[in-house]
Amino acid sequence: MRTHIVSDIHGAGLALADAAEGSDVFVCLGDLILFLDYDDPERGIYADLFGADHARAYIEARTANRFDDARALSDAAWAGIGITDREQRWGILESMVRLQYEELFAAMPTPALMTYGNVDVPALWPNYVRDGHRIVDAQVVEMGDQRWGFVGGGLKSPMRTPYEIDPQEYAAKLAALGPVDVLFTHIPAKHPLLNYDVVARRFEIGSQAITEYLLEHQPRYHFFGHVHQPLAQRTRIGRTECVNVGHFHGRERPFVIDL
Ligand SMILES: [Mn+2]
Repeated sequence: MRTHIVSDIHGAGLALADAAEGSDVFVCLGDLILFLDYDDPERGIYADLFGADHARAYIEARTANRFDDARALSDAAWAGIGITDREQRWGILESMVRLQYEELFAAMPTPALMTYGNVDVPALWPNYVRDGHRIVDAQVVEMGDQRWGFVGGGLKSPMRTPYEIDPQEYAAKLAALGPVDVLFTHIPAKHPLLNYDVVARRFEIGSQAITEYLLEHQPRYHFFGHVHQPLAQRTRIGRTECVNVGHFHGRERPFVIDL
């Protein structure tokens, strides 16, 4: 089965429309939304709301791990447009997310197996999926004689992205799969080579529960995204080949493999 896998779309709808060309199966591992564009601060929800200069300063603070400064900048920007209430803020952000989802789900190839990233709003997905889009989270899909397992979302972090869950809840989603031949998640296992981002110069989140799952069940492959510029694109954990499928927003092409 010629399989095309994408992750971390972050607004790249134009390239997404062609990403399934030539594939038998298309898989999307989440992070559709573009809040901040680290390569082009003029794009993304924060730039649309507050301008590119704000987005630049905000990116700079987050890149330097000055999360309190980033939060202060963001509070000031909201106050600048007269909004201090958190719920009101979310209402505005949600309307911007909805605009992006409209475009991205229209571009998402069909059929597609899809799971959530940490920069996604799961509650909104049912409003935008089209025929052939199948959302899979804590679920196994039988593909011929193979079991493909999917777990979506990220873990609680100082970045406070929209879909972060507790490590215990994440571990429970993995445990619900049982053994699989191929594991698909948004985030990697906890492993320094897979977690370190060489451009952001920090460790992104990896999951200890995934590492333990891999050692217990030894699937043939684990595919994931999340870390945009990893120290290593692949490594082995036990007998499992762990592969970062790449930052689609940057690469604009899918990871391709015969499974
Ligand atoms: Mn992510």
